[in-house]
Amino acid sequence: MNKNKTITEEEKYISRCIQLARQGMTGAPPNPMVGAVIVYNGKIIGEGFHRKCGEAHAEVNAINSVRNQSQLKKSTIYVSLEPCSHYGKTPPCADLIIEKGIPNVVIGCKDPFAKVAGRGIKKLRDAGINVTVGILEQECCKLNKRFITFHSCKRPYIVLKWAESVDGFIDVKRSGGKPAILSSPLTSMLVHKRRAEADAIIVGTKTALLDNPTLNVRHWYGNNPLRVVIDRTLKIPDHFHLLQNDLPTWVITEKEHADSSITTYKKIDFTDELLPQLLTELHKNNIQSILVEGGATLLQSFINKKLWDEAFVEKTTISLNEGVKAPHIDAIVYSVDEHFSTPIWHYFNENETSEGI
Ligand code: AOF
Ligand code: ZN
Repeated sequence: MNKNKTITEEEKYISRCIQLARQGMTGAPPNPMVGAVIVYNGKIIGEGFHRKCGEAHAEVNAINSVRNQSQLKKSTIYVSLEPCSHYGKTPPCADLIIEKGIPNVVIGCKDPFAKVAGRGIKKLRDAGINVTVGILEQECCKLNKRFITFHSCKRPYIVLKWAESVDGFIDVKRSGGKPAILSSPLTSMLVHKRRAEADAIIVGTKTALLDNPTLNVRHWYGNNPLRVVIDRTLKIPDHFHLLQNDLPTWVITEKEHADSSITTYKKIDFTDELLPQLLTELHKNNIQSILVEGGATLLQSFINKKLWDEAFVEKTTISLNEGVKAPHIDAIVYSVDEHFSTPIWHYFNENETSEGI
């Protein structure tokens, strides 16, 4: 938001919707976080948010919170996302708004979900309701960046992550087989937070072989994502953590291999189209977001294909003198997080989607 600009009434209430929506942060996914505010005579008379996937939508909670229901007929409902028009786990919010006789609806951003995608707005307008769309649109899209990217780009939201040395190396000379530690305990926590936010984590073969990672969430609270490892010729030994059958894992390979109890072998052709194909497969399996944790080759392939939305890069003070060159990203640094022992640079890809989505 432009800080010098005076905030309009509409922006003020949509801002409040965003604030309310965030309270559904843990419960709402894979549904979007949504907030709604009802205003009568310049006063807020009702508020609500989508608390939990499968439960009431924001508009329903806001409408139910209004004590004097007759006031609805002269009110405006503000909602951060287009009201739905379909029967999903709950009935359409657009129908409820029409039934309650609310004459004005102000919307943050459209819902790209195929069953809605403008039909909510149309339904309301066809019923004679005065509808305004696109108030704080970027902020509302950013709030649900994973959901919006998943439905509008038909692929998961892609976050890249790596730590690099002061001299620009990502990988380490492993003298005596020991990896040099680039991350601090605090930044490890941050990485685990990112893992918990993602539906899947992806690593390349070399990273899997060198680090024998578990790719689970240990230093933060949250769910373990699906683990995905690219292993073209099945080089990863069966006793490695990733193949230990303790967490669901996909092995992306060009070889035939039978699935085990929770390890799935996905045969994909290793052509230039490998990443788009993998992303389509993840999309089909309802993976809304992924975290790419390395190594440099895999990260650089995502960057070269412009298949990324966000990158966070830990720039450490450690010098390695040699190793694998860190990936190169040609984008503006949006923020530098100084809360950790080393700065974390944060990039957004503006080519793929608009700022911040
Ligand atoms: C709204 N308000 O608060 C949310 C909406 O299965 P259901 O019935 O919960 O529907 C899920 C879809 O509804 C979801 O994919 C998204 O398109 C929309 N979410 N819509 O009007 C809300 N959370
Ligand atoms: Zn709804």
